[in-house]
Amino acid sequence: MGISSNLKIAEQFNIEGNPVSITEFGSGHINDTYRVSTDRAEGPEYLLQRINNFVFKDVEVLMDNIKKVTDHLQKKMTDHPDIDQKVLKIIPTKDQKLYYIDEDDKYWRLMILIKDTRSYDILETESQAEEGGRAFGNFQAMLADLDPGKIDYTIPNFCNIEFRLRNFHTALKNDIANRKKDVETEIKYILERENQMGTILQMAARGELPLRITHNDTKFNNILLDKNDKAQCVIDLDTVMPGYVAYDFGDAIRTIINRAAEDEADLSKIQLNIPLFRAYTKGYLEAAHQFLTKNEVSSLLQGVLLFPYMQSVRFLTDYLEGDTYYKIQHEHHNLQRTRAQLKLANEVELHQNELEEIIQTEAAKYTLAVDEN
Ligand code: ADP
Ligand code: GN1
Ligand code: MG
Repeated sequence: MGISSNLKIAEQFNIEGNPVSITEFGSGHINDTYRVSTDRAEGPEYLLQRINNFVFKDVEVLMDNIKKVTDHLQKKMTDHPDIDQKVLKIIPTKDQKLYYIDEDDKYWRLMILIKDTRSYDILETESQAEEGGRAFGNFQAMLADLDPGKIDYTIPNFCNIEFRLRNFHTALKNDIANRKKDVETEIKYILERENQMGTILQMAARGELPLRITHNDTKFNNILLDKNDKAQCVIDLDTVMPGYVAYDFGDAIRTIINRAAEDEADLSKIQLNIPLFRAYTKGYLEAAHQFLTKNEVSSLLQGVLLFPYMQSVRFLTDYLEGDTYYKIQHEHHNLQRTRAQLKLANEVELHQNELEEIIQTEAAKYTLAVDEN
């Protein structure tokens, strides 16, 4: 069956007009995304997504979280004239459910397509980076008064490196796809550093880092920018959960600081773009200094060191397990991604003093909240 049969799925939702065309959309690694137009020229277009329920085991909890988060954001921005451009809007089904299960047990949801925007896999300018920093900083600021107890964990231990490493060791032991023999160099690099990646967890265990509502998947293509590169909306809210701000900072920097693609095959192209790092940090602290504590600022670099490493661990685990989690475009895609992220991890490790200096210079512009501990 072609994708046009998915038009029937769009009809299950409470949309304006009749759906008439559908195309594949975006470059996410998890969900299948389609753009849907209707016969109403003036009406909104829609974004139909098949939710990956191998990744998100409890779709009810997932959609409930997203509803709570988008309702909260909407309340914060009630006065905004263009609120449907600023906050994701989930369209319920005709029987008022937040998702639809089709005859093949596939899970679907529908949102308003935020018009005249685009997302970037690789950034081009400092002003994009600065806007991105402000967007994620504002996002966290607006959620700072949402009780973390009200939001469920859609994927438990999502950013917990100890959990990711445990899964990696299990994958190594089982070697189910018989690939371990081909990736000894990558395994060695990961194992050599596994004891130095727990700093954020240790700070948290000492009570130095407040648990906040964070996004947890802050790669740059999860922000929509308008044609003037002004950030419009933070999207991909599937992983909004309690977390630490260093996680969001680190994952955003992972995509922003890299001059090449996440999966670049030519490793010599993976170099740091320090001006973009500075611009993101500037924008982020401008928006987030209002709630950040000193300890949180001192944890940011740890996020930058952790995320390319953790992403490598996740990609290599999936490769060893026979590619069951991420969408892949070719047989060795997860290995190619692993190598690119390990190169990036190495680059940030080598430049960490310079990066920390930039964070401290930008943070020195503000008076930060004093830590309770
Ligand atoms: P995934 O979890 O697979 O990454 P996303 O929710 O990030 O899925 O969607 C994939 C892509 O679709 C995004 O990178 C973005 O380009 C586009 N997109 C997602 N939601 C919207 C929206 N509401 N309006 C416009 N584009 C969107
Ligand atoms: C996935 O959904 P997407 O493509 O924005 C993944 C992130 C990874 C990212 C790596 C739910 O993000 O955690 O950092 O790929 N999302 C999930 O590109 O696992
Ligand atoms: Mg995404």
